Amino acid sequence: MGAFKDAHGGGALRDLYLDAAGAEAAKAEARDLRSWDLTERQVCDVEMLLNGAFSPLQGFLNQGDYERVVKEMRLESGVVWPMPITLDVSAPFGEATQVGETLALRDREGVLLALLTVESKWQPDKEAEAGGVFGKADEAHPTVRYLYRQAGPVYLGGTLRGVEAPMHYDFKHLRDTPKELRARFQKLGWRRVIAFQTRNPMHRAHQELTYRAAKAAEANLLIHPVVGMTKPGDIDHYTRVRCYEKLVKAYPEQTTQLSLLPLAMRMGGPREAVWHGIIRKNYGCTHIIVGRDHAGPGNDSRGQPFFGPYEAQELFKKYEDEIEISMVPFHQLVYSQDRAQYVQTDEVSQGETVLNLSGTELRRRLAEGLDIPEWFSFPEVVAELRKTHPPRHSQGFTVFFTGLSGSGKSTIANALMVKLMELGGRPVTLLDGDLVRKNLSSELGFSKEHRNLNIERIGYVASEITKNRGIALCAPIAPYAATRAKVREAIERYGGFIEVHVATPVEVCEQRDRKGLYAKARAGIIKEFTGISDPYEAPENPEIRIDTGELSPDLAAHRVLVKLEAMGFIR
Ligand code: PPS
Repeated sequence: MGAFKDAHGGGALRDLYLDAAGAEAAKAEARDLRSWDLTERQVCDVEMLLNGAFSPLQGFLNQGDYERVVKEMRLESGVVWPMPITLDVSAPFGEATQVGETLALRDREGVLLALLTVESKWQPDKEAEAGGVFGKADEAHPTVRYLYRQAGPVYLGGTLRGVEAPMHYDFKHLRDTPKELRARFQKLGWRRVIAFQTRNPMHRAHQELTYRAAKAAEANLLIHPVVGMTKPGDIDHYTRVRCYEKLVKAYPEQTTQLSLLPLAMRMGGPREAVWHGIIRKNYGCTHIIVGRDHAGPGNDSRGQPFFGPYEAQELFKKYEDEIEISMVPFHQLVYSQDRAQYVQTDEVSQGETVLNLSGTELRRRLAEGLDIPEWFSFPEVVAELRKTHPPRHSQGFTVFFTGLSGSGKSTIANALMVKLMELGGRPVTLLDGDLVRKNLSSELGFSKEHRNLNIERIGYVASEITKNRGIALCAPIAPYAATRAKVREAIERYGGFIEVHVATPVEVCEQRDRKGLYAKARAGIIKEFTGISDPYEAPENPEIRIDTGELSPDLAAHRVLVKLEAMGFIR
């Protein structure tokens, strides 16, 4: 362990790993210690702390440092540090923890990563943190949401002793610690290195921009994408890294390196840009590209952007000298059809025809299997994207029927299943209410809690089926809107979700009473019976609403098919 001087110029790098003997001793010590199981974000933070990427930090922030970072972007020592790196824990764990105690920090599999000597413990003012770091305490910001909904109420600060780096099984050849990257740059004779930060796939505009920035700075280029945690909904890092591997081939040989950064981003815009600068300096870079809306979180709950498009550049400028890494600011690039090349938006002449393809438009074209022009991206990159983002007719989907008992859900679902099997192409699984209750949820009753659990299980199975590009047909009552919304959210990550409200009125269901349950419910023999003695929250915006009083099962199933066709899921 200990600080070692950067062999390559720049600041001191703090490597917090113990040597082999120290690590063995720490493992023995840990046997008598209480353990904290790190969250996914905390594992990322621990990795960056231990390998020196977060130098000069030597552990999770203590209260004094934390408060000054939130208010002034500085540690108590006065050193610039823009992001609170804190260890949040649950209330009971926090209560049981003593200042002065040593804790064993473990990953999800129980592997000991580090020992933490607790030097401070406090309950943070989360509103002040959100306002100070992100400008406003608005839950439309993903990290504010995380802070309020996922982060524990107690923070622990203290120094770390590193035992083992978190294990990564993927892309090992592209993962480097700051020490390793600095050594590589030195070996290659790279004296000036410009870093490019990204959490998105890179296309021609990014390749042009980075190439020009490197040329302007007379530097070599490090493509340094984040593969820890990015903004929810981003393209997964496996796909992105395969795209980057294709893209690096577009640079002149020996000019560019690709390395992966296990950072958990905070989408902190201007503050995050400064933080990214410090991190890249620690990895041995001399320059960093800061473009339009760097690490932007999108819009707030009023539809306004959290930060101005060039606010990050302005803040970076203020701290550039202090953090000892130079910014290469960049405006957005657009494709000029007239000049057949990319130009900065501030260099476009009047009347010039420029082309741009937004992320939303790219996703639409992928989903519909449409052309993605060569001026926009490289064919090899597009091919990679198409593998994980197939057109809708090859994606999986779930048709989720909801409605009262006896409304006709199962009958329509069965008819739809047969019609889909007739069409062929994808496996179809029917998760009927009764079937699920027999096979998956046999121990559950009909309380709100049990019903929700039942629907969550159905949702989980359907999301797995959808992910694997199959078709799931679900037909439970699913009386609660919030649970249905949760299921929708989980499934739409992987494919289509079509909610079908079988809106047969309760009087009709009761009149039919095929299973005699309504009579029993009226007599009080069956308790908590949906529509009689238990609530049913009708969907407000289902993709389809069907009243079986007016439509035969055959026609109802046909309506669903037509809808699926219109949405592009079948053809
Ligand atoms: S839920 O609310 O979505 O978990 O319900 P589900 O799993 O679809 O199960 C509904 C079937 O169970 C029978 N049943 C009852 N339904 C509603 N309320 C009560 N109390 C109840 N007790 C038993 C009923 O036959 C439902 O079947 P379907 O196919 O919907 O008629």
